[in-house]
Amino acid sequence: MSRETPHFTGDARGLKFAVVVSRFNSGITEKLLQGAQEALSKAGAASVSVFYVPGAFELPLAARKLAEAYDGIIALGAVIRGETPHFDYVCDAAAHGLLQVSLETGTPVAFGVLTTDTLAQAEARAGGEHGNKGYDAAMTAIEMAHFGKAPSKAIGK
Ligand code: INI
Repeated sequence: MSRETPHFTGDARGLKFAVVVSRFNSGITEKLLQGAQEALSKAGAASVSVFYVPGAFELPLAARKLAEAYDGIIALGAVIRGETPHFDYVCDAAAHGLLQVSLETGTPVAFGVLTTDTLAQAEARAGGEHGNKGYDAAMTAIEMAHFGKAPSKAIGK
């Protein structure tokens, strides 16, 4: 899998975003939030609202409740593998739930949820050697918000 940070081309002027942050593993998710806020600020987002939920499992419901009021949602979480299958259930629920929200509502929901085997892997992706996946998720939400408004432009026609 590529480890490059997507090139920054974002223009978020006039667009409203909600960032939903899981408090579980907050040492990581707060860094993802910083990355997302940096990207949205650089891109000139008209407004950014931040909401918290207990864990990644709760991200889809929060995103569903917010989706119709925003141009894009950035969902941030960190699921770190433990000794039981709980990890798989939480990851699957978050990924499928967030995808379902975006398909049902048409509002882009960016998947800024780290799913790693170790804390060190999560740290490397939350402002460490592999960049900041919160930043990347915000860039994705900006791009897809434009896609929703003018799909033909977004695909270069
Ligand atoms: N939630 C996370 O966001 N990350 C985790 O690593 C995690 N682990 O390991 O259990 C986690 N569990 C909580 C889950 O998201 C729900 O909040 C909980 O099951 C209540 O619904």
